[in-house]
Order: sequence, then C-alpha cells, then structure tokens
Amino acid sequence: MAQNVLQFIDGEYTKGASGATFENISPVDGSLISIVHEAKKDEVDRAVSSAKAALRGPWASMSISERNSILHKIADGINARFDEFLKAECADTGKPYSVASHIDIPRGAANFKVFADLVKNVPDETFHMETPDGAGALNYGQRSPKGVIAVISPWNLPLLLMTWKVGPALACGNTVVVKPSEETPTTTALLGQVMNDAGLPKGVFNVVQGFGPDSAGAYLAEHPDVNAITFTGETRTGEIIMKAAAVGLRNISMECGGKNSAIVFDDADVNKAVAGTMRSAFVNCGQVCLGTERVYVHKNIFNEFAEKLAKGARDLVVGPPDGENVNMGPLISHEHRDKVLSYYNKAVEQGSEVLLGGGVPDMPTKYAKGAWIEPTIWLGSKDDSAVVREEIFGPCCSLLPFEDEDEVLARANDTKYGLAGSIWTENTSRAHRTAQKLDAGLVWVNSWFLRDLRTAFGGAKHSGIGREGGVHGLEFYTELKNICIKL
Ligand code: NAD
Ligand code: 6OD
Repeated sequence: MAQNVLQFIDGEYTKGASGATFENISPVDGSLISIVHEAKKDEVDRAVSSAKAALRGPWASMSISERNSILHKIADGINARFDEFLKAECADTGKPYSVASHIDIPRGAANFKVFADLVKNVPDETFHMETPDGAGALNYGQRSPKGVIAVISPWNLPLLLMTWKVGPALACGNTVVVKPSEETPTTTALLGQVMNDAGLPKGVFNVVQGFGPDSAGAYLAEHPDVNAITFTGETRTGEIIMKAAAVGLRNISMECGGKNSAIVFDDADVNKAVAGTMRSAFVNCGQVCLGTERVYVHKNIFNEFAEKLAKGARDLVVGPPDGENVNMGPLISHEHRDKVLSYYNKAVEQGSEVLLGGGVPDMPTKYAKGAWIEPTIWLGSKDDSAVVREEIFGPCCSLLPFEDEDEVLARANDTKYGLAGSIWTENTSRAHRTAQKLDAGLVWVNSWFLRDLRTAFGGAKHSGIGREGGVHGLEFYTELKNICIKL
C-alpha cells in the first residue's frame, strides 16, 4: 500500500475535507511513491487560522532564548532522523544519496541553528538625537514578528529551500504555513513530526499540500490573513504571487529563475575552473537556480577547457539515488524532461554543435520509466539562441569563446536574469573588477555555491526581489518599529 502524505495543521496530520488526492511518482522508475492529500480552500483556511491563533499563544510569550532552544532541537531532530529525510528526499527527487547527504539534509538542519543564533546576537539600532532644549532624545528600533508567513517552495532542493525560509521566519517569532512543491511533498510533511518532538507549540508550523492554481498555492497566496509571502520558484509564478500579494499590501520576498554565467579567463587555473563548472552545470542534474548554463571561456584556453569539461561530463555516472558511484540522477519529472529536451532540439535547430550528450541515455529496463537525460555541452551557440537566453534548468551548458574583458562582461550581462555568476581568474585585480561589474545578486570567484548563511542572498532583474540571509532576512521577517524617547 502506498504511503499517504497529509497536511500538517495545528500540530496534527490530517487528510483534509475535500478528499482530493494526487499521485507522487518516482522520477527514477515511474513507480508510485505515495498518495498526496490535496489541500483546498478549507484546509488552507484552517492552516492559516491555526498559524494566526498561534501568534497569540505560548510562542508569542517565549523569550528569544527559549525559541533558540526549540530551533536547535528542530535541527537536532532532523539530524537524528537523517536517514529518513535522506531517503524521502532522494525518493521524491531521484537525486543521488551522495548529493543529498552533503547538501540538502545538512543544510536543512543548519538553516534552523544559524538563524536562531543570529537573531539572538543581532543588536537593535539606536540613534541619539539632539533637541532644541538640549535634553536630547533616544531612538531605538524594536523588531517584532511580521505575523503569518506563507512559504511557497520548489522541488529542486526541497528541504533546503523550505527550511531556508522557515528557519529565519520562526527565529523571528513568526508562524508559518508552508506549501511545498507538489513534486516533492514528503520531507516537508516529515518535518511536522520533528516540530512536535522539539516542543514547538501547535499551530506555529503548518503544511498544506497541493498545486499552484486553484489549489493550496493560490489559496494560500490569496489568503487575507497571511501577512507576508516568501516564494522560491519560476519568475512567472512569482509574478502571479506578487499580484495576489498586492491585495492588502502584503510584503513579498521572491527568489526566482536565473540564466547564470561563468567567465573563465586565460589566467585561470583551468583544472579548478573545469572542476567548478562540472559542479555548477551538472550537480543535481543541473536543477539548481544558481547553476551555470552559459560558460564564457577565453579563446586562448577554449579548446583545453572544452576537452576537459567534456571528459568530466562523459565520466559522470547516471543512475538511481543508491547506485554505486552515481553522480547524477534523473530530472524531476517527464514533464520537465520534455521541456529540457525541447531545448536540446532547439539548440541543434538554431545552429549549436553538440559536443556531448543531447538526448536520453540508455538505462537498464527497470529504470525505463525514469526521467533520465544526458549531460549536454554545446559549442557554437549564438548569443541570441534560446539555449543562451532562456533558463533550461537541466544538466547542460553552452561553451562560448570570448576575447576581452569588456566584451565578455557585456555578453554575460545581456540577460533579463541577474541571479548568480562565477569568475575564474588568478588575477586578484581582475577578480574584483569583473565581479563588481557583473549584474547579479551573487558572484563567486574561483568557486561556486560556497555559502555563508550570514551573507545576503537573492537576485537582481527578473531573478527576484529582496534579499534573505543574515540580517537581511530580518528586514523581511520582522516589523521594525522606531521608539523615540524624549529625555
Ligand atoms: P514553480 O514556480 O513552478 O513552483 C514553485 C512553487 O510555487 C511550487 O510549490 C508550486 O506549486 C507553487 N505555485 C505554482 N503556481 C502557483 C500559483 N499560481 N500560486 C501559488 N503557488 C504556486 O517552480 P519550480 O518548477 O518548482 O522550481 C524551479 C524554478 O525555481 C526555476 O525557475 C528555478 O530557477 C527557481 N528557483 C530559484 C531559486 C532562487 O533562489 N532564486 C532557488 C530554487 C529554484
Ligand atoms: O543556499 C541557499 O540558501 C539557497 N537559497 C540556494 C538556492 C539554490 C537554488 O537552487
């Protein structure tokens, strides 16, 4: 019998009144993983009411230290059930255990500890003010929770990206209603048990399962008692959610799509640049918002770089999560694979040469129904072709030769997105100069996806609105009041 995945409302698992369900299908072999109970308007209403009521309960009267202790227990609870989270995440996404055990699950736990500690240690602002009578005044800021936060999250790093928002939201004293992706409902549901075990008061963390339009996502975004919405996903979904948030002037934080570049200068350590690009283009089967789909390589090292990257990508072992030495799993679904394959076809139609891949790999019969895809590298793509301009979100990249710094910066910046970039050079002045000129919220030099959670995270242009991470998250997750005391 397939497992049931339920809503988690007011500290309890519940099917919901509508009786609507959908199937959670394995991207590895097409088998049924679970039956997911879909939240409709009634369940979303209940979840939001429970989160709203919890704002007035014991959670509200807890000291920061008490909240800190619960958040640490939540992190410890994830670590205590590490294997359960790992298996659930890998079953839903098909990603290798080696990836989820190093990235997804540890970060899922860290997101609670880091933000709990940060909130405990950040000082409030104060301003001494002169007044005409000479006595002066003291201004100080007081932060209070914003209220009920809707967290709407995607499927590519499900636990990591959901807790990246739930961690700071709870650390700031808010309550949350989470809507995980319909593709990856399990680890968010599992987190409910961890919350109860950690002693989180009922109603502080709620989960509604379902889709976007006419389902849990849209009902949640439109709900008048939601005070702010934090969203990660596609830019066009972000636009729809922004419209919903406009009613009632609710605050939003948007982490959306990207078409990120890597720039490899001829003074780079080529082997390091190849290793970094192997990760940025292919890890998680290319389904990382920060991933590199445009790789600009200086003409002097172009052939060497292309050969080495192709060799690395050819050696990738594609297979199931628990397969020996597996580096790359399938895409999340057949629907997503159709999208990625449509770009593989467009690449050829629009004149790109396929250096490697370009199709679907041969897999053993037991995996025939999986959403497998080949890692793919193109040469000769035109700057205005679809594979250079549009987010594909698959394990693929175009290698694009360049000659000088100004030219490559102009081409790298010629995109509607502005999420991330990486620069590979051994010249420190060039590293600073080019990093500062790249139109992106995040730039890595000689690295990629190296994260310090105290730093600002977010995108420019169509890649998002706002910054989370470190103290920047406090701006979103709290209401800042200025108190002015005349002395
Ligand atoms: P998506 O936009 O399809 O879905 C994201 C979430 O929004 C899901 O939970 C979905 O059910 C929900 N949703 C969809 N329509 C909705 C609606 N009308 N109202 C309310 N909720 C709705 O994105 P995805 O396919 O799950 O994720 C991949 C995308 O996410 C890529 O574009 C990727 O770049 C982006 N992403 C960005 C970041 C970042 O930090 N910038 C991180 C990860 C992923
Ligand atoms: O590391 C993070 O905090 C983060 N938000 C990563 C996003 C990855 C996108 O797929």
